[in-house]
Order: sequence, then C-alpha cells, then structure tokens
Amino acid sequence: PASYDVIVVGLGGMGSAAAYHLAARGRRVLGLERFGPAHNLGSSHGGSRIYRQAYFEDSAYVPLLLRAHELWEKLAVDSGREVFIETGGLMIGRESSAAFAGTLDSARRWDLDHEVLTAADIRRRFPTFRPAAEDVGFHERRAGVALPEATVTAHLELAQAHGAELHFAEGVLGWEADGPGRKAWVVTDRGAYTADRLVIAPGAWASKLLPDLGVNVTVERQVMYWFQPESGVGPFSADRHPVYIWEDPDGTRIYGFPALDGAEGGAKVAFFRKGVPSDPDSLDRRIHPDEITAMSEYLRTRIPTLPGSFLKAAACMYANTADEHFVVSQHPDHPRVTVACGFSGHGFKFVPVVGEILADLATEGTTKHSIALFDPRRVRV
Ligand code: PYC
Repeated sequence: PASYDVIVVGLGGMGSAAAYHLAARGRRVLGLERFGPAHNLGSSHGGSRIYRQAYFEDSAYVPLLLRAHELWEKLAVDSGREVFIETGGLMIGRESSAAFAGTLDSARRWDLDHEVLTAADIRRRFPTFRPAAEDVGFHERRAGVALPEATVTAHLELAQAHGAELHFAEGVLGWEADGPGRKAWVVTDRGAYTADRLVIAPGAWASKLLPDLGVNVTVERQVMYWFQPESGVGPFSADRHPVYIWEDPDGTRIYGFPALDGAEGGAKVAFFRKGVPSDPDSLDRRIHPDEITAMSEYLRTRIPTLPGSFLKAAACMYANTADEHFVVSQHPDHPRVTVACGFSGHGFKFVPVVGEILADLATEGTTKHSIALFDPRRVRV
C-alpha cells in the first residue's frame, strides 16, 4: 500500500487545517474525506460561525483564540480568500448570566479590550435589539464572523499547494495503529494506506471512528434559520450589526449574525444547543414548520424586525462531550494517533489553531499550547 508520513482522516474544519499545517511543515500527507470538499453534511457549513476572544465557556480558551486570530489573518493573506469578517460581538443577558458574567470575567483575566453596555446603551447603539431593562451587554470589537466553507477551502487549497494528496468521496472503514511494520494502517472503501502517524478528526462520526477512545461524543441536530428582516437588511448589515449571543434568564440562548449575502440573503439566527439527539448517518435534514414558528415567535420580543419573512433553514450537527470541552490529544492507547473531536458546537473559531496543535502533536508528540482541558481522560467512561 501507498505510504505517507501522516494520514489525516476527515477533511472538515479541523482535519483540513491539520492537513495544511502538516504539509506546510514538509510532511507527506494523505487526507481522506468521505464527502466532497467543504461539504454541507457535517458541522462546517451554513456560511457563518461566530468568532470572539473573551470566552465564557472557560477563560483557558483565550490564549488559543488569540493565536487563532493571528492564524486567521495569515490564512486570509496566504489563500487570498476572505475567511473572516470583523463585525464586533455582543453578549446580552442578565448580569449573572454565563454569557455576560463569564465573558466579562475572561476579558478581565486576560486584559481584553471590551465595553460593558446597559440595556439603554444596547438599544441606542444596536437598535435591532430589544433587551429587557435588567439586561446588560458585553461588547468586544475583535469578534465577528468566520466563514466556514471558505476556511475549509482555503486550508485544502494550501495543503495541496504544499504537496498534500487529498482524496474525496472515499470513506474510511477502519484503522489500526500498530499494524505490520509498526505502521498505522487505514482501510477505505477504495484501498488501504500506511503511515507513521494518523490524525483523526471525525466530526460527528467520532463514536464510529474512535470507538475505543472511551469518550462519549453524542450528536445533536441543530437548525440554522435565515430571515429577511422587516426593515430590509440595512440595520443588519455587517458594518452596523455585531454577531451576538443572547441568554435568557431560563438559560435559553440564541446566537446570530449580520446579513452577509446582500439585500436578498437575509440574516442567520439559531438556538444554541436546543437540538435533538441524532445519528450522523440518518440526520433529519427536513425543516419542520413548527420549528420555524418557534424561532419566529422567540424573536418577536427580542429582535422584532428580524423575522420579517422566513427565507430558508438548514440542519447541521453538534458533536458534544459531557462537559462540552473539546478532545484534542494523543490517543491515550495509541501513541501514533492524534485525535480531535467533541467540539460541542463551539469549535469552528479554533480551526486554525487546532490545525497547528494537531500538527505539533503528530510531528513532535507535544505542543507549546495549553491543552490540558482537552485531555480525553477527564471524561473517559
Ligand atoms: O461558539 O460562539 C459560538 C457559538 C454560538 C453558537 C454556537 N456556537
């Protein structure tokens, strides 16, 4: 079988970035992807993802976000593609909400530039929002929209430009880390390959491709909605409107974006973690009328001009760990294998730095980045 330095299994957000970083370091890379390039059947589609610097999920993510930002800028230059748009970001919630208090705490810990807004400030500066009098806002300028399809495409193109061999529409059937000749093996529906190292970035297929990782990664169906605002897109345009996360007192969160696709494209909004458990091979991709009604109704009191008319919706998948922190590590039982999974619906903004970390782990066995939070042994079952 053909032999490589590293085989990357899965060329979605994380795998495409790993393939690029490895190839750029001169490694002979084979990338394997069961679907097409930058496809819409996993967790890296829908035109937009939030990026931000202050991080309520845990302030340990902040240094990675700072490095990710440097790498986004480099990716834009190296690829000649627009891969992110800086719009600023707004977190809205009660003073005690995780979205506000946790974000503020991480900004203070890392001395990140930000502003705290009252409800009246929010209404004045961003008039599309109708916060309650008790709501407050955290605004940071260095936040915005990451463009998932463009990012994956940019990493794939750059990986190929550095000599990586990328195979699409080739499904991985299995792998072995200590096969004959002390090589790793990968068997696909088209052939078999060997390598010194494997990087496995399976997205929603984690439980199928990493059955002995011992981490329970559960798949959740999520729906993204696009509405044509009643006001037209003007107040929602990217030079006027931030990305946002809005947390209600009962913990419900929505998140959304400015209008990115001109006058006709509308603005995207979604619930954050309100999906149903799913199997990635039989995901329900139909959008049900009651789902659209529920989102329109939810928006009426919060962003009343957004649900002017419904344009479209799409389903995607979160791949969740029990504590919603990532898994990025050497495989605990297979030192030749590096794994990245369980991004739990908040991973895309880390794509460039996760690619760098995966390349570090696969080539050096270690990384200078702090990744203790992502050790799979913390949630092993
Ligand atoms: O990571 O910012 C985020 C996010 C918002 C909604 C889902 N993920």
